[in-house]
Amino acid sequence: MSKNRILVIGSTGQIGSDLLPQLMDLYGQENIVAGEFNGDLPEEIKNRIATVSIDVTKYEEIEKAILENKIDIVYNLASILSTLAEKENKLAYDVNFNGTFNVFEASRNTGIKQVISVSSIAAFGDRAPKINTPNDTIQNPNTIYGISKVFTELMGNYYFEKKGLDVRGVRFPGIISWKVEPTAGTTDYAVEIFYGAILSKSYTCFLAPNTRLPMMYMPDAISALVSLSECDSKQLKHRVDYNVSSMSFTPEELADAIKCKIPDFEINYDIDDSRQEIADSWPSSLDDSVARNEWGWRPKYHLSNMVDDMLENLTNKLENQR
Ligand code: AKB
Repeated sequence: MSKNRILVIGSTGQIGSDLLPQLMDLYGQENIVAGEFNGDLPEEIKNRIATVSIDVTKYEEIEKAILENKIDIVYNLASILSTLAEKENKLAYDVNFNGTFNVFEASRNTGIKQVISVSSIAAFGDRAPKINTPNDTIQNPNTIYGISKVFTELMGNYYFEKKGLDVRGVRFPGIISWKVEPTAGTTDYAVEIFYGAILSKSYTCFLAPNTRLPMMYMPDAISALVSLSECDSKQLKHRVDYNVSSMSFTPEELADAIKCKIPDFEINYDIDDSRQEIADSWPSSLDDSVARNEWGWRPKYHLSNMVDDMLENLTNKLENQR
């Protein structure tokens, strides 16, 4: 049986950089196509798979990439994250709203079998319960990024119900990984802190010590996307709006966990009011029982095994870069 051909849009970002090699292993490198915007795909990936330049704000580029590469499944990871979106409203609108619409529309017009879209904890606001935020509850985000994620969820559901396009997606918490750093998100401190710990044994955090946010280690994030994609559509009662969660901690707790491995590590705080305001409007933990029940979501990582794995892999990466 021939395998599905998969296009990853936004393949050079934090999630895409880990997702691509995983998809290549699972489905064969000949079936994976990397959609890149800024052309900085690593050489070892570029030499092994097809690449195509895609600006999500341009419908024709998406349609052409799908048709020319005979694509069956599209992962759309292109997004301007929360902090940058507050500064660059127009850019965020173009990429997160128009780009998402273009991906859905091009996928429907070309007969794509499945679209995977990514939402976020940012789709909630301060009127949702903050602790164990339920899957289905009031959503009143007050950031451009959060509003664009509600748009993504609602449009994804719309394209499924009204246009028959199989759209699926999760609401990610802050994602922690060592390969590629996130750009301009509010949860980025949870990645930056590891660079600080390894390179200078210190880190100045832009969020307050007691700011509790849901987080996830990259291997679990990739497994969430792949298992949601692979599950039988009939199992799904929701579509593009699954809470997925694995751990929840504060900067102080993360620093303490790092100190267990690097005892002379020091954390300081220099709070960035605009990022603090965004973080304060988000859930501090998520109830992900709907994803667990509908498609068997189960994370593997918690705070301490994530810290061990991050320190080991990031140390190796930084040593190899010297
Ligand atoms: C961000 O901080 O903007 C993202 C997110 C939680 O969606 N990491």
